[in-house]
Amino acid sequence: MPIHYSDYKPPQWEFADVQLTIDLDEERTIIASRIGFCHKYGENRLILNGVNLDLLSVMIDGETINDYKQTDQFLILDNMPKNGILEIKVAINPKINRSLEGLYVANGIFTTQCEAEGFRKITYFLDRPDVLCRYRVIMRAPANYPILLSNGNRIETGQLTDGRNFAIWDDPHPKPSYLFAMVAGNLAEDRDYFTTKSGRRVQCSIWFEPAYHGRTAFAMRCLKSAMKYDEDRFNLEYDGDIFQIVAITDFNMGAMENKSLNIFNAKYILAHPEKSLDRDFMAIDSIIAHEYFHNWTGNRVTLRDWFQLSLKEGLTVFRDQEYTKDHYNRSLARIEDVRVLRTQQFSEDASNLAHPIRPESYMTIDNFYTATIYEKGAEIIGMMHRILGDGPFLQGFTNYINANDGKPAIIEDLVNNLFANSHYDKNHLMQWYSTPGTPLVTVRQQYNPKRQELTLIINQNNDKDPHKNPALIPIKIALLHPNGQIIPINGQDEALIICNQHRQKFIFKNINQRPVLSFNRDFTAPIMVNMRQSLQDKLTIMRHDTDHFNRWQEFFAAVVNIICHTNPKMRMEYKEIYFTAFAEILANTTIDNGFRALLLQPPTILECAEGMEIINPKILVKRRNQLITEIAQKFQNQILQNFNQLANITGNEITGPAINNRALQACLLQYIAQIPGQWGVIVNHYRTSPHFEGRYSALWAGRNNPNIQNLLQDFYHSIQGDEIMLDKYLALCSAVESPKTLKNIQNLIKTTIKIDKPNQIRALLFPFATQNIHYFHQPKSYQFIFDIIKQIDEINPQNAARITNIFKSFHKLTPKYQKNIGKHLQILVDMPHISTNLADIAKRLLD
Ligand code: HT7
Ligand code: ZN
Repeated sequence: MPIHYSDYKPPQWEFADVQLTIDLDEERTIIASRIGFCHKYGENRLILNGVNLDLLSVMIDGETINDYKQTDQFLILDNMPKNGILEIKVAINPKINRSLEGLYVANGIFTTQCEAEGFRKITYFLDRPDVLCRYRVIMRAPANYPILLSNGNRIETGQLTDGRNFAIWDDPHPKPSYLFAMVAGNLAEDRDYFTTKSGRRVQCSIWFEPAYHGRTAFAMRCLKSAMKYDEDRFNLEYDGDIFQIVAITDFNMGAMENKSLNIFNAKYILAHPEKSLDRDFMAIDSIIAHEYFHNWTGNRVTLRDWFQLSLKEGLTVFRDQEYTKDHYNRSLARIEDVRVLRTQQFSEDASNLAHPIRPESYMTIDNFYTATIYEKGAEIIGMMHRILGDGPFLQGFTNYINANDGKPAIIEDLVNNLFANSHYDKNHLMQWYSTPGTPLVTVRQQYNPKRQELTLIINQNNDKDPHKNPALIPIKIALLHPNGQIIPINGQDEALIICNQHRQKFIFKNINQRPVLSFNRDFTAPIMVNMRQSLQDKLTIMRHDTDHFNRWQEFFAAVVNIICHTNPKMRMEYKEIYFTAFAEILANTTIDNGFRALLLQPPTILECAEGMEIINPKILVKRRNQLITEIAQKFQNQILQNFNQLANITGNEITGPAINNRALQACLLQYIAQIPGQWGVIVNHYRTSPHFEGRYSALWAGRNNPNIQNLLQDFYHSIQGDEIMLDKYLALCSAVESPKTLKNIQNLIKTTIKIDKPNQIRALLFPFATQNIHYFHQPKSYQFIFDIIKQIDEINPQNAARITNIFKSFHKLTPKYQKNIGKHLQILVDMPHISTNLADIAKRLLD
């Protein structure tokens, strides 16, 4: 049964504090809870959530009671007193729990994952985000689990007379159950300290499996840098004595922000220049910041209900994006953020899985940890930031935190505070939260030389909005002279126009010549733009626009059009301007190498697909490969010359300039791999690079060359026993464009990986589905993938549902592919024991 937003009712009961006594055992863990409760309103019936729990006893105020009702999801207690102490004892089996939700044991470590509704797999409770209480946790575990961790402060630790270990933890901050966490195992610690701006010394600990010694230094630096940034930029200080992170290998998502005990997928903590890619370092930095930032946006100010998920996720992504921009390069980071938004979220919004940032209903909230909640949510906060300006935005944000500290909040609480002193209509802004779909903005330009006036006629339309209400869309524009100089608008370099109607006219006076329009600069609003512009104007933007985003966007649009445009004449015309601008960037060594890498990079398959109405995978791959080969041959001398120059300046450091140099090298290598007779460059780069980025980019660039197998074998032998490196190998194998790849993947599943490890299964399947679409889109691959999905659904429904998302754009494929995928989805839906998670995704895709 779906849960509806309109059905929300505040909790009838208050839980003031809870004590959990947990006797850890792999097969029979006993959890005894002791809850101080108080009735607030309504009938005196208490309904607690609980799933797969073996109920041992229930006591109220010390007396055992037996007149409770139990269903597969609830424990119902009638005739409850107004207040008192409720004690419940349950048993669970963490060893057979392979859903990686609730309490599970994997790789010899007990771990919890409670968001969103995992706490109910640990004990009976009011498992909802608007019930906050204080937790005291008593952990007892066999001797082979020496490290026992939970939220808050460690009060006591030691050994019991029976040889078991124990620890007592107390968390002074009231929290909802989804932020509870506990870990037990044989873990090593990297410890450091951070002094907050008010002078408190916070212990920072990173816990990891001892085999991974020597790989936590970068993560520790990132944590301390995030703590400092939150103080400097958002005026938020850490509120505890200890901040702990645990890195574990079997985890459903990237990381989890449990109060003062973050749990991370190990691949987002452990790093070493010889074993990690630059994008791994960047991801580690941003995910550590993201989880740390949740301490205020999510934990101290929490959610009233799960429909508000974007209140913590969108806002925290906005905060981590700001962190990345301020630590690396603002415009390059912005371009990367928009690339993610457009490939992940725009495609979601165009699909049957489209939903508003605040959905109206859900079958299971697990399926709403989506690009719309995260990325579009962040984009709307960013849009509000651009409208308000940094100062007023920060003031509103601070007011929001102060007004809601220690409370559950809703999205309006944030928006009302942000716009408290602004003339903008906040109700109109709220429409972004309730409407699915990406607005399409159509721009027409009229220049009147006599009157020296430029008129913009702007229309907006959103196919997915059932009410067809216009959105409030801010758009930054600038006007350029054909030589690139800015033509001021009212004395300013840029203007911000606000579109809030279906059709609007904007007139700009004193424009003494026909200008080149730079529109939606810095991607002011998350919209699609349809604007007629001459190729010459486009070339002006590619050459001169001072807005890095728009300059890159014009390159990107040109190259996507060469590959995807349905009209061959247009494909040729775009090629002409693209090749002209491409040559200039190759020759221009004064531009930042990171930016050059972005401008010279071919678009990914997903980026090409995003721009197409109908996708024929075989034609798309062919055209993209042909273009890369054509560029490689046409510009081979300049490409090799640039590459050779970079070889001398690229070291091993994790700094912005070094990362940018390596990005350009990796970009050029993709072309070099297509130049006849240059295979030696690939082999040499693989063998001699001091950094893993270089070695891996050689393998990636050369993956479709018949000689790659020797290098892949060499790589495989060099990584024995390292699970994180194994994922890199799996991704490479599955991206090789060869008729043998499917067999190879099937073989790896049989011999090398475990399907209950989400990292491994995703490392193998996602590159196959997203990058190797020629071989992915064939009947035998579909058969294989859907068989795997069925197997995973029996183990880990969340993961099965997430893998099925790879078909989200299947409605854009040519009919024979659509039909085949539709048939497989229907088979899933008809399965008698399909999980709610998988059924929900499969049914919505078929809708
Ligand atoms: N808030 C965290 C979400 C998360 C999660 C959700 C469902 C199932 C498993 C999960 N693990 C972590 C992550 C974050 O956005 O910070
Ligand atoms: Zn988050």
